[in-house]
Amino acid sequence: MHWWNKVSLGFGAALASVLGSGVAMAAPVVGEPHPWEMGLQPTYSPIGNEISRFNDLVLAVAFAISAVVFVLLIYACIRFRRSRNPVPSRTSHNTVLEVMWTVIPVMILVVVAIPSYKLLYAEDFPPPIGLTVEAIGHQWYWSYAYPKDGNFSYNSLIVPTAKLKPGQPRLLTVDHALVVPVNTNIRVKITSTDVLHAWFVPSLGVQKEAVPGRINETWFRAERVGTYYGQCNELCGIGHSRMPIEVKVLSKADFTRWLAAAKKEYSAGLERRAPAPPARLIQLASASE
Ligand SMILES: [Cu+2]
Repeated sequence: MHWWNKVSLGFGAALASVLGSGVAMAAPVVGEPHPWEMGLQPTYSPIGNEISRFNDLVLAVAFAISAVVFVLLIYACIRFRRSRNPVPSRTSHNTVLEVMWTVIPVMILVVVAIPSYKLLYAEDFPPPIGLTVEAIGHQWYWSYAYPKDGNFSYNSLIVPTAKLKPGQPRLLTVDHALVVPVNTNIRVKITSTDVLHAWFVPSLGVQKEAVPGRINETWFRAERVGTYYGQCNELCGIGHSRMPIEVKVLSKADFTRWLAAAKKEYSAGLERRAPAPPARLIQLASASE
């Protein structure tokens, strides 16, 4: 075989793998933690992406400050050591230096503050909402309600390790996930019936306290079909680690089908916001896994 055939074959294979990865890009994503993950989880929502970017910026600023301080320390240790500098200077004021070490940190804070406030604002003021859901924290599980689309609710309980199916992550899988459509602005109203909980899905860039007697609000737009895992993020008692969050993001057509089925399934069966039997929960919470 001539070398150019090999090259063209190699090129073809590379092209196919690029196209293949293009197809893989469209495959459902799984937003979950991985062993040895050093940074944030990959994000799949506009706010999540902004959080990642902001984290990178703050990390770069922190690294630059640490590097400057480290270099100055080394320089001072060498340049002003006793053998090199036997008679120390008794200078106590230096106007230029003092102005610099005030103004430079202020400028750094401004550089950090501007994107930070923009992000906080974006988290609080959602674009036009396509679907509103409620997430209600209980000791120790979540329940979800669709107040405007069918007015039904259901409980979302952890699947114990012994009952996991292959591919289901431990301590993250639930029996009934929150289901939402892709590329839709979802408003999440968050509250609690007992103690403080927090609804936290890192790959979607959402985290909000669930406070009894009060409704907090946040929003997200999942950019890809898939499954996104999160956890209660506020110490809430013995079962704190047993109330994971699973968000299933479906295509809009699949979501419409799911909604029709869910209205029938959940409206009749479960009482709105009814707590699950405590015995089962205590058993789940104290199971040593
Ligand atoms: Cu909790």
